This record gives sequence, C-alpha cells and structure tokens, in this order.
Amino acid sequence: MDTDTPNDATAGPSLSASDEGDRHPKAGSATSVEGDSSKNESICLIVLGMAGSGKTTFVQKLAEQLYENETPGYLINLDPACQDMPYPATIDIRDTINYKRVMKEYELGPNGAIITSLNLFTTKFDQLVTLVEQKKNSHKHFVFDTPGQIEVFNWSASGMIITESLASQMPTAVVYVMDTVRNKNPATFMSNMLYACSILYKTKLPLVLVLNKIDLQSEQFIRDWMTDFEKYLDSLEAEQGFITNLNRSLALALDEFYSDLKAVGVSSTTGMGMNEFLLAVDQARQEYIDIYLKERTQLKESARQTILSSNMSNLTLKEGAIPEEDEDDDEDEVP
Ligand SMILES: Nc1nc2c(ncn2[C@@H]2O[C@H](COP(=O)(O)OP(=O)(O)O)[C@@H](O)[C@H]2O)c(=O)[nH]1
Ligand SMILES: [Mg+2]
Repeated sequence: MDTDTPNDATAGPSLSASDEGDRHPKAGSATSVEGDSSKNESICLIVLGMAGSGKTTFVQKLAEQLYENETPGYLINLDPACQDMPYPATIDIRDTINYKRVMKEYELGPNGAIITSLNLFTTKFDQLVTLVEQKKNSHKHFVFDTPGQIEVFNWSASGMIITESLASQMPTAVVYVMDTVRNKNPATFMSNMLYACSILYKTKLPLVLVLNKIDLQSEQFIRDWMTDFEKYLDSLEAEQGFITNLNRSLALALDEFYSDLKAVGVSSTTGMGMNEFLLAVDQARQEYIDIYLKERTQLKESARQTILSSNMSNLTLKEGAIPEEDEDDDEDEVP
C-alpha cells in the first residue's frame, strides 16, 4: 500500500510487532522468555475506564511489575491519539494509523477520528490475533490499552469485534480502572459501577475492578460501600432529591453484582497492589475457563444445532434473491 496516497491514513499493509515488549519498561534491555513456565497460561487483558482514570499509567506500572516477575507482558496500544507513550508497546496502533491524517482526510473532530482510526485498525485485527496466537506460549499477559474516552471502545462496533476476536481465541478479561479520588462522590461512584456492570453484561467476560490512585486516597470507603449498603446510604444522606432515591434503588439492585466482583486497590505511580492485581487476574483466567468458556461452547453448539436442524447448512445464496433497484423507478415519480 502506498503510504503517500492522500486518502490513505494507514501506514502500511500489515501490522508489525516490535521487540519492545520483551524489554524492561524503564531500562530498555532485551530478554527472552521463550519456553518458560508461563506456557499455556496466557490471558488477554482489555484495560477500560473513564478518561483520566489512569489506564495508560496502569499499563506502564503493570509492565514494570511483570518484567520484575520475569514474565514480561506483551503490550498493545489501541489509543491512536496517545501523545506520550510511557511504556514500550509491542504493537502500537499509531504505527499503522495516522490519527491526525484521519482527522484531516475524513474532516472529523477528535472523537470521530479516534473511532474511525480504531475502525481502520480493526480491518487488520486478524493479523494481530495471529501474532498473539504465535506468542501465546512465550508470554502470559497480553495487555490492551484503550482510547481515553471509554465509549469509543465500549460502544463501537470495532471495540466489540476486537473483544470478541480475542475472547474466542484465548482467555480474556476486562480490567476496569476507576479513579478512587473522583469516586468519593457517591453519585460518581454509582455511574462508574453502572458502567462496569454494563460492560460485564455486554462482553460476558470476567471483570477485575482496579481502584486506582490509592497513593492519594485509600479505597477502603469503596469496599465499605460495596459490602455494606447502610454505609452507602449514610453517604447519600447529605444529598436530597430524585437522584438520591434513584441511587438508593440502584445500590440495592447492584448488590449481587458487587458480591461477585474482584476489586483491587492499586497505585499506578508507586506500584502498590500490583501483585494482588495479578492474583485477581489468575482468578479471572480460571473463571473464564470454568464459566465463560463453557457458556461460549454451549452457545456455539446450540447455534450449530439450530443450523443443522433447520437444514440451513445447505443454504446457498441465489443471484437475484435480493431484488435489484428498478432502473425505471424514477418514471413512477410524480413530476
Ligand atoms: N497519584 C496518582 N496519579 C495517577 C495514578 N494513575 C494515573 N495517574 C495520573 O492520572 C492522570 C491520567 O492518567 P492516564 O494514564 O493518562 O489516564 P487514561 O486517560 O485513563 O489513560 C495522569 O496525570 C497520571 O499521572 C496513580 O495511581 N496515582
Ligand atoms: Mg490513556
């Protein structure tokens, strides 16, 4: 593909993986983990969260921790608008898609350009899945950093395609990053929880909640709110009105969601809580195998049975099945 073509905002025909993923996130020295004990224990982690919650900083600290644990992560950046990349991404969307050019060529604003960039990248995502497949035996953690605005990934077709492509190949979990400081407001906390809950039901994948920035604010108050409904009500007391009543009802409704949730307090600047997070990831992987994989297999099997029983497997498309537009249609129009 000619990269100088004016309408081509993609950098080349194929994705390439740099060897950066095996390097120390700070020192830049190379190492190899081919054939180590992490074999067949791999998991994809899709890092989601509101803008500014600390996703990119979290991926950077996680990369450092994984390197220290001698299981370097395979890092993938899916944020085309990221300016200063604090970690060495093995695959970076910016090497394939020129976000500024997308904005110019398609006359889009920043958010539209991010969505379009992600859509363009998704057309090559099969190559990424192949690369991940090839590295499955040498890397344990495949970490996907997503664009700042959560809805770009979560509510876009490409976000869904990326999630599904990974989850159908290997264990995959969602890491939902929350800014603990900002969630001191009970209403903000509730919005975040509803978002996390909707992601869980939309992706049907295990979810690990990362309560980030605990160097600034302990996450204990969130744990209290999640385990003791009364404590959440107390915090709501200061506020009155419709929103308070709604939050009260929502807190009751989310009770079951909280009880199954794996929540870990983390500081992405100091590294506090990172090893606890990795334990939660191991649990999420097991959950994927025990619950999600079984459900997925059952779904696939029932879809196969439906096709077989309805004799749809013999279905062939016939030319002319979809009526072509009548060229003389214009003649019917009243002049
Ligand atoms: N104190 C503190 N700041 C953090 C932490 N994690 C992220 N930040 C800061 O939060 C801001 C947003 O972080 P960033 O990783 O860009 O968020 P993203 O938009 O979700 O990728 C930056 O200024 C980070 O330095 C943390 O654990 N502690
Ligand atoms: Mg980011």
